[in-house]
Amino acid sequence: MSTAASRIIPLPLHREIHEGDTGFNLADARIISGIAEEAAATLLAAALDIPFAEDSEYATVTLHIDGAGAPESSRIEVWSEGIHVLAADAAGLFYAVQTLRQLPGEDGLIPAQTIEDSPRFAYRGAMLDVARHFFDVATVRAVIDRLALLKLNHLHLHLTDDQGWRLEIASRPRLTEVASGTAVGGGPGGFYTAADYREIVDYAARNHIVIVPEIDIPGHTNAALLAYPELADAGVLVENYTGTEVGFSSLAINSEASYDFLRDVLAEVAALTPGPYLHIGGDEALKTEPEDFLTFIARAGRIAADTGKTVLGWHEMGRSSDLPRGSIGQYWSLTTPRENAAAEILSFVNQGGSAILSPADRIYLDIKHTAADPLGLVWPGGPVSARQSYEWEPSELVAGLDEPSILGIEAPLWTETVATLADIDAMYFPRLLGVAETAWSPRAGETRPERSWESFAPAVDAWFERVGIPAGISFTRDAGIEWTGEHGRTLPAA
Ligand code: TNX
Repeated sequence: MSTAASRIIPLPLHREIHEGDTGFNLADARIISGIAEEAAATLLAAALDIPFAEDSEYATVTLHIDGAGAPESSRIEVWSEGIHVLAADAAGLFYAVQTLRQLPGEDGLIPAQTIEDSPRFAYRGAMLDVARHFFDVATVRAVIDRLALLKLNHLHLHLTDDQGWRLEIASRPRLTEVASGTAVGGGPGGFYTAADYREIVDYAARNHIVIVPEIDIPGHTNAALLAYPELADAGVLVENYTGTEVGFSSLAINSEASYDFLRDVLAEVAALTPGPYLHIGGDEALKTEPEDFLTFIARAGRIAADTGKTVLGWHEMGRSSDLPRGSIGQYWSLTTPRENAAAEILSFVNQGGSAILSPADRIYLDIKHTAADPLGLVWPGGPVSARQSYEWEPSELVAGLDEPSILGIEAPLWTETVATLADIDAMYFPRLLGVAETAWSPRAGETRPERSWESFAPAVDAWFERVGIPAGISFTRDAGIEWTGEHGRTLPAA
């Protein structure tokens, strides 16, 4: 008596249902203590409500790490007498638990099956802009919880912008004393102390998530200039900014004070950050002359690389042919690249680096779901439905940018219109599930009929019923999905 097998999100690499076996009954399950990997066992016990036991009188669950296989990979075996998970590493075991959460039917039965899994891309991310609106540590922890359920492993924090500076820097105290108390629309703002930031980094690490800090330069720096007016060009009057325009501020390019500032700030951010990356922005420096921009990027890139971190930047930084070797570009242009975006992202690859893909008309999660959406922006050419954010192929995005040069995928959430965790959920979901599948699962094709919108859409509803709603995650009731329940945000009629 087997129940229908649920469609897992993100779709695993291989899955085989064992038709002859009755499957595993959760009511009979015990996690075998002593031989289990402790962190994953505790997580699984809580996720599926399975108690621990000393011996195997019951159907048993075992968890092991064997150090073999690709990073983050695992194999799950479900039979009537037990569930056995073998993972390459702690991350693989953690992700296997995220898969196991999705397997039980309403009757508590898990069909007998084998799942072999391994991610397509190493970098699977989301971004949260904490500068336009500030989000406290509890909210960032809630965001981390959400990413972990979807096997996303990087959270990029956009820590600075025109409207506020959000990270305490001991050598430059005025940044947070003077320039953190503002936000878009005049909200209260806020900032992370070094201890807060460490708490975020630690909590992320426990969820196998790397924090990627961004200090956006030379544009998007009004808040820094407000704190230290000597960093602006002579004659520039710096005032509090709470609007949503971009591209009007710049550090003074031809002043040593700017580079002294960067050395102080980037050294401290790097020291606070255990992860390998340091993002220095470089986008929309519209007030910076082209020649000055090249001068600045070459110098700022070296200062960032001198911290020992791998430098990340938005694709405009690829205008420079003097990037630190191995720098990573983040592509934010459209499915049809605007202006020189394609050449700029390829320039990172030509300088020994790789690309993270964030096409704005697909996975900018601050874009409205529909024209009538009260939240969000529309600049990439219109709203973005869950189906649009699901149906695109990374290796076909930019001509000449092939699979080996793509480090991964990241979905940014800019927060000009987003101020609360409810707003974050409304914009992330359901679209973040598609992002996770694009980042984790094998590409669509004839041999993978399940890697299609038709298979994915009902699984999104099932994921919320089984995992998302019990975890307290809200979402927008995207019209392309048939929702079983009453949960979620209803969009106004067009
Ligand atoms: C562009 S894309 C920006 C952000 C805005 C966003 C709004 C990029 C690197 N910069 O400053 O918040 O559009 O969608």
